[in-house]
Amino acid sequence: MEFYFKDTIAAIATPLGRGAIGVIKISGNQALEILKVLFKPIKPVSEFKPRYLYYGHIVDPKTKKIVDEVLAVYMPKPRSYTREDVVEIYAHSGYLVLRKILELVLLAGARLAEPGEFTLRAFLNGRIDLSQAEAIEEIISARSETALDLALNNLFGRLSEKVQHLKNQLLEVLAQVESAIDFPEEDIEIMDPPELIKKIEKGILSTIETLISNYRQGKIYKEGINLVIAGKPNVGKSSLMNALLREERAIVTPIPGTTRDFLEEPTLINGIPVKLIDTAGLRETKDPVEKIGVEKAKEKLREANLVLFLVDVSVEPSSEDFKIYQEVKKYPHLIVLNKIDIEPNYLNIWKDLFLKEGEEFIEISALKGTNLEELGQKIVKKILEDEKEVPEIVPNLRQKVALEKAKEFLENALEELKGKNPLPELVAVELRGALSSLSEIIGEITTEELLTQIFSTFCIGK
Ligand SMILES: Nc1nc2c(ncn2[C@@H]2O[C@H](COP(=O)(O)OP(=O)(O)OP(=O)(O)O)[C@@H](O)[C@H]2O)c(=O)[nH]1
Ligand SMILES: [Mg+2]
Repeated sequence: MEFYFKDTIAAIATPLGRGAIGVIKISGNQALEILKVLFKPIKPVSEFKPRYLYYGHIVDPKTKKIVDEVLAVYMPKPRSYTREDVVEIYAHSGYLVLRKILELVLLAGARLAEPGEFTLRAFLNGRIDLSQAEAIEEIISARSETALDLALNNLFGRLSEKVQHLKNQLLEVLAQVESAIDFPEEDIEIMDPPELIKKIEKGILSTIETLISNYRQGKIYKEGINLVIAGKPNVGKSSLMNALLREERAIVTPIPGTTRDFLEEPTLINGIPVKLIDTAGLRETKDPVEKIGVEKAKEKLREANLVLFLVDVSVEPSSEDFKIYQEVKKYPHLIVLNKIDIEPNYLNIWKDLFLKEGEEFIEISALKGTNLEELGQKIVKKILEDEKEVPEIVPNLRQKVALEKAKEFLENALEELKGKNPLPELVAVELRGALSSLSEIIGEITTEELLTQIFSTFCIGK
């Protein structure tokens, strides 16, 4: 399928700002013409060879002034990013110079590209499917190596292959059901419900369920988690924040009540993107500012994927600690026994206390950096819980929703097949529903709204 777009589009493809090179991308029927109007190669050429880098100048056709010294390349359709004629100009990256060149390109007949429009054309021209287009955006926004690997797998079509395979299996089942519709006399024999049930449950549904559960795990690597450090004042929360960030981000003092607002910083813990949140020490207070801080800290607890409940083992457990523990217990949490470097200490009393509660804990010193590696491992283990390895194929939210829809259709089909007198017509309706949900994933079925929604999240020039 090849679309014909009247417009030639153009955009600055690199981030604006000072840099070695800035790229201007042009796609569409007029791309080559525009290049010829603006670009003067040092060695005159009669014709631009495909995929050949030319050295020369961008010259304003009106004033004849040289705008920049550049390299330019022409990639004729269909062997280009969009499957249209594409021209790329490699200029010096400065805000003014790139704006000037873009302006000339627009004056020469191109129109400014919308966010994601180059990739949209690649999709509409059939070079990539929708899940691959989404993978491109995921590559750009990947915040961890694992997220990048997952996005690359999808760009290379791993998810698409899986979905195609599911569709083929489903089509086989549907063919059997449809032949039963054509021969109503012996529909049950032709349909062979037990056989179909087995095919749907073992072959199709279980794969869909795996993909759905991969979403949850992949999300952790893609979007990261909220990790909240909570505890009484002065237990070392800000010290732990700084130690995990390897930077003096939060103010640390021996005065209880130092942190009165919450602090958020992104970081990576064992390859997982984490939003680390330091909070005000939880206590009853008359100070109106600190009071707000304590309220905010409690709010943050609710947003946490994991709470690190920090206690100070250089002092004895108090009723205050216990009160906070009762609060923290409501959320996913990990107990962290801090200040083990101080001797003597009450470590054993603390350990007994939490052992009795059946809690897991880890002993650290935020000040000396003791056991931070182990803390990182425990955090990751806690978050991923029983999930072992990173799955290879991870759908995004939109794709997961489509998989859930397919699952629902299949469950309806199974219910009918397991009933007393399964009607092939009813089974077929559900199977077709499942098929079209799967088609949505790779974009065989789309709506304009959906495409706008997906591609508008892209950056301009992609
Ligand atoms: N010896 C020792 N001192 C620590 C350790 N962690 C923190 N401290 C000290 O404990 C005091 C309080 O540390 P902070 O990190 O400010 O504690 P906090 O929990 O953020 O306190 P608030 O913000 O007041 O709630 C400081 O003097 C730190 O140097 C540790 O592991 N060992
Ligand atoms: Mg603090």
